[in-house]
Amino acid sequence: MTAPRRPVIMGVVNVTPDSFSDGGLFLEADVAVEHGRRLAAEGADILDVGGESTRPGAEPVDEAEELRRVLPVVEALAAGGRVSIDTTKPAVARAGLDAGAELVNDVSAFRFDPEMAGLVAEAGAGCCLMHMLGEPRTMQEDPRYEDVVSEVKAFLEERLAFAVSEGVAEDRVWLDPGIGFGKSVDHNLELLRRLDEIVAIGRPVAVGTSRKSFLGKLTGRPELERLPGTIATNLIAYERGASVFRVHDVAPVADALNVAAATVSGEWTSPSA
Ligand code: HH2
Repeated sequence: MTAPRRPVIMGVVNVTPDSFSDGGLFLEADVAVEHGRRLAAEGADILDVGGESTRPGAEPVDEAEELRRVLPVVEALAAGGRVSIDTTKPAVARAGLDAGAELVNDVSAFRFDPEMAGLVAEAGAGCCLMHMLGEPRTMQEDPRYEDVVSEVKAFLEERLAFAVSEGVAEDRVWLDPGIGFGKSVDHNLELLRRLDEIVAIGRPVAVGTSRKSFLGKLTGRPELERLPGTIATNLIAYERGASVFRVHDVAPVADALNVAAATVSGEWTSPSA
């Protein structure tokens, strides 16, 4: 028997009017904070606070508005637990870290503004570097790869090397294949099926499949009915070596992952009654 690899659950807190599955639900700071606290109570290890939707075709948000949305939420949630700030903007990242976030989740992997790397380094913070083909506005327009897994892997290796060259501590970097970011259904499935090749880079791998459109294409279900697909893909990702699971529905995914971890390792403990 091997020691269980404990899954790290990242709960999604979208303070946006237009996120693809929960836009507008948590736009008020107090509602977003309450939602974040609920996700933490359900078993989220870290809460990912974002103020700009990255869905295909989303309108960009200016810095002042993004700051206005996320800062009070980061501040309140970081007082009670671990928080990451989901942004591609250095000013938002810096303010988020100052407000108590410990990690910058940059879906552009420091491509949109390379200044992000130095600022993460200076703060001694962690980061999650994600693969995306191009930019959100156009990424789903006929994405093509020769070999999606080796191209995503090479990209993540290059971005990891860049972050480290800018002073980011290598052991604080997570990598993410960017499920749904410039990928067809087949690309997403292949990335999940061959995730061990990304894990082989040697850094913790994060995956975000939660409610995404490829699950809708596979099941015919709308966003809020994609939990079974979300669970299936997270379990496969866990089995292939992923460490961090970014999800909207924390309680059911946490249960599923804990059972998967017990099954793979043979070790388990009962939750305190
Ligand atoms: N997916 C989304 C946003 N941020 N970050 C990482 N590291 N990995 C992901 O897969 C990822 C992410 C998109 O999901 P969501 O936040 O629910 O939607 P929106 O971008 O529309 O707010």
